[in-house]
Amino acid sequence: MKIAIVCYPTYGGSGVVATELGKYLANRGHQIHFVSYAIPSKLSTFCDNIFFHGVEMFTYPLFEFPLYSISLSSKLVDVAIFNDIDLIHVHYAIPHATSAYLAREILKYEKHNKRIKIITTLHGTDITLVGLEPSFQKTLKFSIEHSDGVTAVSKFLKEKTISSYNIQNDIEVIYNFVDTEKYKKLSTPELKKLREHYAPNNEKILIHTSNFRKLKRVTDVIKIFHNVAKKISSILILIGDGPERSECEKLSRELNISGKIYFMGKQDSITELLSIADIFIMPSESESFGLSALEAMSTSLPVISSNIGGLPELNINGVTGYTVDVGDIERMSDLTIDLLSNESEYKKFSINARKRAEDFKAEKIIPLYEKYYEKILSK
Ligand code: GMT
Repeated sequence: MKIAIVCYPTYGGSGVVATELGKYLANRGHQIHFVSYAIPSKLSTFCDNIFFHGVEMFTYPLFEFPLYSISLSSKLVDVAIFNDIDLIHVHYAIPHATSAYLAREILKYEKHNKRIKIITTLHGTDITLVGLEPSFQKTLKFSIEHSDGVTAVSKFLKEKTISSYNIQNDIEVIYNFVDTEKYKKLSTPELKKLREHYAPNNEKILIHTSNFRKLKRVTDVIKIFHNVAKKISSILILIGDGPERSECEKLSRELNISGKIYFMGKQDSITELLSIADIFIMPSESESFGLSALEAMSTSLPVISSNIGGLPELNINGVTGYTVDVGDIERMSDLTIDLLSNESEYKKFSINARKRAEDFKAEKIIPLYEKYYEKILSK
């Protein structure tokens, strides 16, 4: 198949899913054309069968604001005609599904007379935040209902979409996936040294990774760590960057624990850091799936998470970790302490986490996308 993939190129989970999906599909012989305003961050090395088309931003003094959605539609029209594209797969409804709709209508028009199909994958924030902005609601509903196929990354997100927008078409649930070979607990002499560097007195290592948006509740991670460190000698590794980072740094100084917290910032490869850690904390107040929790589980880390959104579909309470009410810092702290102080119980959870992650291995999920593409193309 010849597929155009539209995504946000930045570090967010939707961009990662879109890029990794494209790479797997290219490996399986499909021709993939990424269309975005910048090259996706996970596409830094050459891959056969993958092409990138940058959306050029047209500027003119009269246009005070960039016309991204129209520029994207125009680029999609060109890419579809000159590369004989069968399918446009957009990640995020707003504005990508709307731009794809316009591209499809232009392609049908007059002498182009080219029929292409659009699949929209919903990742979360487009539904739970952006689309609920009153002025976007009708556009979002229209764009979803005029896609030829729609997928959501969890049952929660599917139901939330249907109930929030009274959506009439079918939504297929296709979960996030993980490369279980890349995200695998490593134990090399170098990593032993790395662990000794961060935890010289054999402290336990708590870890969290996110884009530090408010909804990730990174300050809860710090408060949980504060409680845990009172009982168990431990350190905290925080990976990522974003709007809440300075607030978190301030809190760690106020609680007098900044010497035990490592703010690593954005990191390209995190397998090494996950490999030296003991437990992953994800207290988000909204999470349609929780890709970073899946990556941690694949690296054999039990997860203490909130029980909202799609997280309970991934993290099985009492088996792979614990799921707790949003904001219940005391319970999250107590369960972390329990797990870290009971070696045999910890081992069981760690094995279960890896086993659960294997249910989402790329080799199982990618064929579901291929099957869905075929179904939509044959409609
Ligand atoms: O979580 C983020 O802030 C990034 C966000 C995105 O839009 O890229 O991630 C969303 O999509 C991921 C991939 O499908 C999901 O695993 C995340 O749970 C989801 N984030 C939220 O729902 C907050």
